[in-house]
Amino acid sequence: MVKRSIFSVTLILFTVITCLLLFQAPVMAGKIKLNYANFPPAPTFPCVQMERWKVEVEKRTSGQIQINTFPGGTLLGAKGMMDGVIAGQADIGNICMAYQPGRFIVTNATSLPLGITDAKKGSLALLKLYEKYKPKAFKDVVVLAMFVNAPGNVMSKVPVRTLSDIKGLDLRASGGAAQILKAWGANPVGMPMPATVEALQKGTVKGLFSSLEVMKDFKFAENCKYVTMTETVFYPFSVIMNKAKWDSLPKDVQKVMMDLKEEQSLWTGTYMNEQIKKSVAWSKDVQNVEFITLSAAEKAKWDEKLGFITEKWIKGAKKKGLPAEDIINDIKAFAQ
Ligand code: 3IO
Repeated sequence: MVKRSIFSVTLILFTVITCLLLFQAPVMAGKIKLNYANFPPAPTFPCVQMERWKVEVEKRTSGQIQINTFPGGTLLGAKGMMDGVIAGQADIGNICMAYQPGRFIVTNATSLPLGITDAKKGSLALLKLYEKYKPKAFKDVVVLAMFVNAPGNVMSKVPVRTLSDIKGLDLRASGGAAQILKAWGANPVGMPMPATVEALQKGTVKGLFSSLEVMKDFKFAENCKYVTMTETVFYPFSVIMNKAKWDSLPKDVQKVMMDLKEEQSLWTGTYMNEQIKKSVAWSKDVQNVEFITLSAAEKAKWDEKLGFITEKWIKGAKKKGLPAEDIINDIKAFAQ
């Protein structure tokens, strides 16, 4: 009796395990793993959007795809991201185009002072700009999403109320944002966002110029007790994939990713807008940060200093044979 029941239990177990393996096998054999590199720490918005994309792709491909995410520069860093993805060191990567300003001339036009202040609208404008002009800078990769952060404001250890307060002030920024700081008379110090944490702590910079969600996400509000509202300039980002890896993917997987492109870009813009509100509230209520609004007369002086920047970009882009005015007009129209 005992022997027979042990036998039947073993048989049942054997059958169950065999069935499980048989059903599992095709799925496991088809599982494609992709590495996704990102340069800033996990709690920041480029990585939050990365985790959202991962979940959506895994769900929509019914487990055919497994995305392994690498936040915090653990696979590729800010400056090596584009070339690293082209070389296949990561399958997917998130780049901030401001860190290589000369490389992404068309898409970096979104960081000109064009008066767009909404991250969702800015993200859509950037994606549409890319789709219309298909800039050569992206010819070796496949674009999976494009988005911008929210407009830049000055976060600093000392109050900035007038142009004379910002004169000569060491503030961290990159690309188009650095040009704007320079036009206001500040001393822009270029470095990718993650390096700013140490620069602020050591005092090599007195503040930074970027979107306000970093006050909370990087805890900059602990160092920077003043914010001057300028609401000027985006940093454009793009999620890119290695081309050979893309070509190796099944068509239905490619379709899932392409169908997600605009949705993901808008999702990120919306997330950014919401995160700004939370960060501002936390900075005011918990960190006692003073938010400085420029008077209309003072703001006019700041704006006046930026007049030449777009003109200068147009001249430079024309020399390179680009339809510069069309690009500017398109960005403004796409952001409506
Ligand atoms: C940014 C980059 C990494 C993580 C969070 C961020 N919020 C805004 C930016 C834009 C940027 O790259 C910069 O340098 O200000």
